[in-house]
Amino acid sequence: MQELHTILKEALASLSAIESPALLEECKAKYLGKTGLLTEHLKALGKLSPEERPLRGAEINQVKVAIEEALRMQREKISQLELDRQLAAEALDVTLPGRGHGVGGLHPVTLTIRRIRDLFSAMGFEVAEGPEIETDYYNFTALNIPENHPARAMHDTFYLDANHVLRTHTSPMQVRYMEKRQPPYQVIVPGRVYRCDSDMTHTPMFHQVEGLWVSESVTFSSLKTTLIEFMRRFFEQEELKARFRPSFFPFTEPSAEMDVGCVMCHGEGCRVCSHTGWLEVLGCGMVHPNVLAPLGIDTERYVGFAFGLGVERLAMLRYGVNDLRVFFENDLKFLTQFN
Ligand code: 2NM
Repeated sequence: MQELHTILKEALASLSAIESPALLEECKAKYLGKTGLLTEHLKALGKLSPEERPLRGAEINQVKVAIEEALRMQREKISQLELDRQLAAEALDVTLPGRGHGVGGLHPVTLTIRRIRDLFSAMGFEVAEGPEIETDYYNFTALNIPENHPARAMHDTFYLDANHVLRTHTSPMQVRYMEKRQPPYQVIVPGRVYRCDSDMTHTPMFHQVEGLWVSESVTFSSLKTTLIEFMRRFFEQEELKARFRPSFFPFTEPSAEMDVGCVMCHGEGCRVCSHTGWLEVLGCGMVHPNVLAPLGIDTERYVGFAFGLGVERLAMLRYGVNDLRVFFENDLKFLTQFN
């Protein structure tokens, strides 16, 4: 058997080097466990004489108490070390400067609406805005769209109830505008519109700008010059070619679609214009008397022209974006290019 003082010296030395709770428990077992070194001494007490036994017992107990005390202190030291380590790992330098926030910018659709507004304002148009939830009357009936027209079908229009829809175009606001005023007037209505349509080239919400010019003297010729001039300014191409193809809308007669020479290839033929050299940019026409008359406008005296264009389409052409969906994904890598 090892001498008591050797056991104590060794125990204190190895204890003070231990840094993990598991090793500490191992060490405790080595000295104080059932088969521990000190326990051996206690078991041997029985072989001593009754005179020797209390003295020896007290000696062993002293060593036991000393080891237990050392264990307790080392346990405390370990948990303090662990705490220090944790605090060091979580240290936060509050004096470091912040990362900063980049300055935001306007969405390309907003930039395009503003550009369209500015150009039409310069040509004498007022700007009006109105509700995105419309009644069946303003969205369809007042625009000479018959009860059985396909545009009214459930699959094109978001119906909120039997009488309310998400507007499918901004023209209902033009009806509201005309209701409250006497001609002449020139107004554009920019805003969100909704159609139950979603694929590569259609999103259920998109932006439109519709325009209206009612006076005693507008003609189809003024419609053409106004819209050609607008497109030339919008695309910054003074020689931009344009053509008008006959079309049909319930709210205009005659109606037309306007094409401009492809702004990407200048008529050479490319993927954007499907190798035709032309791009369809808007629909237009002379406002149908069935729209004007119910609003109390004297159709013998006043005539009007109107047009409607898709903002995302013009933004794609102006910025050379080939995928409509990027306007709605809000990926900063895309958006920050417009700052
Ligand atoms: C278009 C095409 C043609 C249009 C008509 C009217 C109103 F209210 F005056 F009747 N607003 N907008 C119109 C005409 C819209 O979009 C392709």
